[in-house]
Amino acid sequence: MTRTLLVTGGAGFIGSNFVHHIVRTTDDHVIVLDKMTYAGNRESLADLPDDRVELVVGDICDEKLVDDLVTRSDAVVHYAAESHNDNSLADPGVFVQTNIIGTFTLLEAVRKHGVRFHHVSTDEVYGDLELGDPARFTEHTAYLPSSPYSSTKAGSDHLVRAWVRSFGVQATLSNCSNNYGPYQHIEKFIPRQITNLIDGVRPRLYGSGTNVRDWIHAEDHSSAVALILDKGRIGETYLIGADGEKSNKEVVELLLPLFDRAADDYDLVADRPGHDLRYAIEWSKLRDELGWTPSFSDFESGLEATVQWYRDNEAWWRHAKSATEAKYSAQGQ
Ligand code: NAD
Ligand code: TDX
Repeated sequence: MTRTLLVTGGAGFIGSNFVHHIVRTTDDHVIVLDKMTYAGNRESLADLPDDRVELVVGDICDEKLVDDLVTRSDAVVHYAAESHNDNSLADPGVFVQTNIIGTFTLLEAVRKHGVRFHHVSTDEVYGDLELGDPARFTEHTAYLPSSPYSSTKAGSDHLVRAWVRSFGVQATLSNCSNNYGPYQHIEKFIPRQITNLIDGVRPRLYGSGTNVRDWIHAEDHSSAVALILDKGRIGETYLIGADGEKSNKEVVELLLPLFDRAADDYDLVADRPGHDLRYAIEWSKLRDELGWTPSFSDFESGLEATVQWYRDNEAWWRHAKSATEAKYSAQGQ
């Protein structure tokens, strides 16, 4: 049966990848609710059919709008957030507003109308792991967020679980590792370095460059969320990952040769305050319970395809480049 999905933040990086995935793999209709902050981009949805995807520009904190849209929907998939750690250090207030109050507003609407809800969250709610430690995050790891961003995501996760337990809201949650792929804002690590290299600028690594992130392609994140929405058990949390651990230095060393530059042609710059050392995801619950596996198992070829996407789609990112770099320069990064 054809469903109508309300996808919040669907004009952002991962939300737009999910909307593409849904249009390609189902007959569902999608309503995107997006405030079109600096991180939203209409062009990320431009090649999708108008009769399948409707863009509503608005705020997830707008109670009336959210209520109206939820009554038109069979399920809500909640991506909208302020998502960048560095921004959360400079201006935390909007993170509390969107990530906590926005999630609360959505939860109240789905509670009132009995609509299925999937909450998209991050592995950063668990804090960080030591470098070189074999440990990974699991669904049972204690919450210990480090930044204003991750603490507001942690708060939103707690709200969802409380609304399930206290009010019987039909919700699932997922916590995913670092995503890469097309349509990612150029403030984020991989597209920042790619677009710097396109401009002939050396990549910039925070601190010593040894911090580790666990990379997953956004398409794999999307297929996992779609499966959890269909088959996940209500009230459950699923960790999403793809065994993609790499230090930031290793990522840059893979990127540089793609631009015919020496693998050590980068700069070390000021570290991020409170910079999490390492993330790593144990995703066996998702595999064993729902049969999910990632399809982008080779990070290097996924990265090469991503470089090609930024080369081919300069019009998508160029307008944001100078303002993004000005912000980093002011921080010494
Ligand atoms: P993004 O910043 O690229 O996109 C966020 C989108 O939300 C933008 O389109 C923005 O306009 C919209 N938005 C922001 N505030 C809003 C509001 N008040 N009302 C309506 N729309 C609003 O972020 P992303 O990287 O695509 O992340 C999406 C979600 O996935 C977030 O919840 C994030 O916590 C989670 N997540 C991200 C990653 C990652 O690696 N980027 C990993 C795990 C989880
Ligand atoms: O120029 C840079 N140089 C650098 O060394 C930038 C922008 C980042 N970094 C480092 C910081 C991190 O160790 O690269 C790593 C990745 O940085 P980000 O892209 O800012 O991602 P991160 O802070 O790990 O958070 C991301 O993954 C989890 C997303 O932005 C979050 O939304 C998600 O929850």
